Amino acid sequence: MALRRPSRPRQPRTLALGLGALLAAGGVVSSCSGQRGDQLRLGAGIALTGNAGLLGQDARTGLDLARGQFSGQAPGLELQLEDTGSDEAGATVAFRRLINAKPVAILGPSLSQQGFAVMPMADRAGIPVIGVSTTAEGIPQIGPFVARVASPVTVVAPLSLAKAVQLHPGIKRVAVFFAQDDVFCTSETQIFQRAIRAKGLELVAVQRTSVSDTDFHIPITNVLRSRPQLVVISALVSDGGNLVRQLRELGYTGPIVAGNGLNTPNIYPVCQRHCDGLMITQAYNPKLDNASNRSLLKGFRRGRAADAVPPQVTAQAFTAYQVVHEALATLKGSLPKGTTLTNLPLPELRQRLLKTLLAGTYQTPLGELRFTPEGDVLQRDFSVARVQMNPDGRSGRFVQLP
Ligand code: 1QQ
Repeated sequence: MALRRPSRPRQPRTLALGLGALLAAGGVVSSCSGQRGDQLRLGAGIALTGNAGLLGQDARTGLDLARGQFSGQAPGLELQLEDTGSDEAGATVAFRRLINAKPVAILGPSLSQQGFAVMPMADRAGIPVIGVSTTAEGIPQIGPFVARVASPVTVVAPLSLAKAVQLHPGIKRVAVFFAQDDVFCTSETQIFQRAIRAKGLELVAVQRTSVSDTDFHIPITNVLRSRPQLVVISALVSDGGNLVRQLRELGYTGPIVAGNGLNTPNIYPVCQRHCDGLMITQAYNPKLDNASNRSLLKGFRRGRAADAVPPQVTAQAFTAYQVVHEALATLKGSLPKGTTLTNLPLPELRQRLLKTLLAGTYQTPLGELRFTPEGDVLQRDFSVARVQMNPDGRSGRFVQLP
């Protein structure tokens, strides 16, 4: 039986209103009050509910840890977190609320599908907006105030395909599934399909799905008739996890490459023991030895297993907060004596923050990061992980392949 994808909220939930519940859930402190003293407000719009909520929860953990990490260091930031839900309507409400709160910058949203709807809003308002996990082609080109810390599908997707081919050199026949109603999935599948053809492999099936699908028996049966030796999936968490599970239940035993939409341990309850063996590119390597990653690991492992590993999106959200904080600190250091960041008119502060942020080099949990003048991230370190499920079929880990 298929697991049901959590339904999309009709009314996006505003965490600023549910502070008690959020704190109880170990979430990020949010506030509706204006800029206070020398505190600057940082907005974040993240999918905490709906299909992408399973990825957004990872982001919330990263923001929470970054907030703890940088709370004692100037400049002081007050984080206002809004739930965007998993669609454009929810993201629009959340971003409107954030823009009205006059933040110095906004982190998010979670999905590129939402990014194309709401990043232009922040851009028009002259607010730097830093994508945490928005990987589709075209995000930095939305406007001058748009940047991201998530490496694009063009860089990330071909790596897992290359690894699958390296590990299974006999592969010739490849089938592709993609969710046609999500712009990240349509962007990612194009990159996958180009990489498949470039390797001289035969694309034996291209199957469209929807992010709201839970039952894939008919499309899977059709695709398996074409006898694929490799399956490549571009989907989100619930639909993608169900697809993986049903592929195995219907007898597919070959390798599966999954895209960034399944890049979270939150897939485990969905595909369970059938998640085992999934290959996914990682823009985060938990073994990276720098101060920033050490503090992320330390914070993440508090209350968890001593070898617990943060999900990629957790590291990306931590990184987004870090680069904004560091850029503000650099900007603060460049001001004439007697001037503080909060003395600057907000439009000027935002412009100068953007300029400083894009010019910087950052040592983050994702490794050393820089930005292109357009705001795309320049990252060097990637790996491919294989999901290894424990015998209980409910827990597992992403194991980095050599
Ligand atoms: C995007 C993504 C998401 C699937 C990650 C949360 O990469 O929408 O661009």
